[in-house]
Formats: sequence, C-alpha cells, structure tokens
Amino acid sequence: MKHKICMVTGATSGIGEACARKFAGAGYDLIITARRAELLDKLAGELEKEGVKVLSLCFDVRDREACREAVAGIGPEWSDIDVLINNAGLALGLEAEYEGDFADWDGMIDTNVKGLLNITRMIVPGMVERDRGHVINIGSVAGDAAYAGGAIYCATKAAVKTISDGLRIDVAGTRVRVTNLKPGLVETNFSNVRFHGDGERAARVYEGIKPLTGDDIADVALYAASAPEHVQIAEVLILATHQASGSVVVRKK
Ligand code: NDP
Ligand code: 8X3
Repeated sequence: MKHKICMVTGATSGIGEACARKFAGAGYDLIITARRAELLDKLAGELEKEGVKVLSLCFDVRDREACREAVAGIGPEWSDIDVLINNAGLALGLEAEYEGDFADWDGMIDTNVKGLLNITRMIVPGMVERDRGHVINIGSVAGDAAYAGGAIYCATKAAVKTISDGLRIDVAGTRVRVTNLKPGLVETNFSNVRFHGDGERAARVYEGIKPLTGDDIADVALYAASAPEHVQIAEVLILATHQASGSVVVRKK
C-alpha cells in the first residue's frame, strides 16, 4: 500500500526535526528540507535505518529559484504530498524596533513570510488539483501580540496567521485543510539563532520554567493531520504551563 507523504521544511533541528520523526513513526514517507546538507543526511540515514522512505532536499526557502528547482525535481513517486509542514523559520535579535538591525529584519521577513509563501505557492496547487491535502503552518504565540524587542518577529508570525486564514478561505471549496499551530516557548536551537550563537543568553530564555519540546508540537501537528477528513483544526495555541502569553512567563527560582 502507498504510504502518505509528509513534507517538512526546516527539518534539521527543533520542531521540524521532531515533526519529521513523529510523522515517520506514524507511517508517512518523508520529504525533509533545510539548508544544512550534513544534518539532512544524518536525519535521512537514521529514518531510513528504521525503514522509512525519505527524500532530502537541500535549499534555502528564501531563494525562490532554488525552491522552484527543488520542487520541480520531485519525481512522480513523491509528488502527491498529503501534508506540508511549513516550519522553516527563525527570530533574529531582540532589539527595540527603533534600534533593530536591517539584516536581521530581512532574514526574518524573507524566511518566515516570503519563504513560507514560496513553498505554499509551489506545493498547494497539486493539493487543490488532487482535492486532498493539509498545510500545517508553524506560527507562534508571538503572532498574537507584540512583546518587547520582538516587533518584527511578532509581525512575521502575525503574517503567518493571516496567510493561513487567507489560504483556508481560498481552498474552502476543496478538501484541503489549513492549520496554524502557535507554540509558545519551545526549547530548540531557536534562541541560539536569535542571539547569534550566544548560548548563555539563549539558555536563560528557558530558565525557571519547564519549556515545551519539539515533540510536544509534533504531537499536535500529527493530531491535526489525523483528524477525520471533515474536521479542520484551524488554529492551536500551545503554551508551557507557566507561560500565559508571549510576554507573561512565571519563572520559579
Ligand atoms: P530551530 O532553530 O531549532 O530550527 C529551525 C529550522 O528552520 C532549522 O531546521 C533550519 O535549518 C530551518 N531554517 C531556518 N532558516 C531556513 C531557511 N532560510 N531555509 C530553509 N530552512 C531554514 O528552531 P525551531 O524548531 O524552534 O523553529 C521552527 C519554527 O518554529 C520556526 O518557524 C519558529 O519561528 C517557530 N517557533 C518556534 C518557537 C520556539 O520557542 N522555539 C515557538 C513558536 C514558533 P537549516 O539551518 O539547516 O536551514
Ligand atoms: C517563539 C516563541 O515567545 O519566543 O515564537 O516568541 S517566543
């Protein structure tokens, strides 16, 4: 029997890697993408050892031509994608808006917004044509309200919400479903990337609380994908128990 296919962008770390492992465990064949080829190869090797079929595509979601080339190279065996997890994304910096770094802003907007749109534009037409599919966008609690120093990142995740809502409207006449998952604090490589490799500062983000894990988010993604066909999990906010919003976190000493 043909397995379902799940494509995960940003599968070399954190939430994306956890989703790849979770969907593989649930019997999906996996298309995994990211920029770091060696980490993609490592994950592909591990999954294949467990008997999972894997296609690795190494490209930068910001590079529209590279996205086009990668998607065009997906053969017929892999082209009927059932679930697309638009996960590749990042935060860069935590400066006040009036002091922000232009390169950081471009990195976030080009990846979280335009990169997500690049992949959506290239994969969803096939879903619409087949009248079947599921797009799971990784938004964030940060998209619900701005927090100090987070304006641009928060704006990109607010955009992910609106882009998800708009797509849901545009495919409502088909059996394609759209989910916006909005995690709170998840301990991944996220803060290390945000603080440009300052590991000590990154670790402080998760001090005094038990943060979420990538696996916690992957559980919800799989739940949404496994719901009966007539059930569309449109949006889910997933917070650590001691986090109440993007800016309210109660830390225990
Ligand atoms: P990680 O840094 O652990 O993982 C990010 C993944 O995205 C990596 O696999 C990275 O791969 C990939 N990626 C980043 N930029 C690009 C790019 N330009 N092209 C292709 N792939 C890219 O962070 P998380 O797992 O935490 O983040 C995943 C998503 O979850 C992001 O969208 C983030 O905004 C969101 N999120 C995270 C939360 C958290 O607290 N951690 C909370 C809410 C949402 P590579 O470097 O190999 O390209
Ligand atoms: C990541 C969660 O609260 O660090 O989107 O912005 S937060």
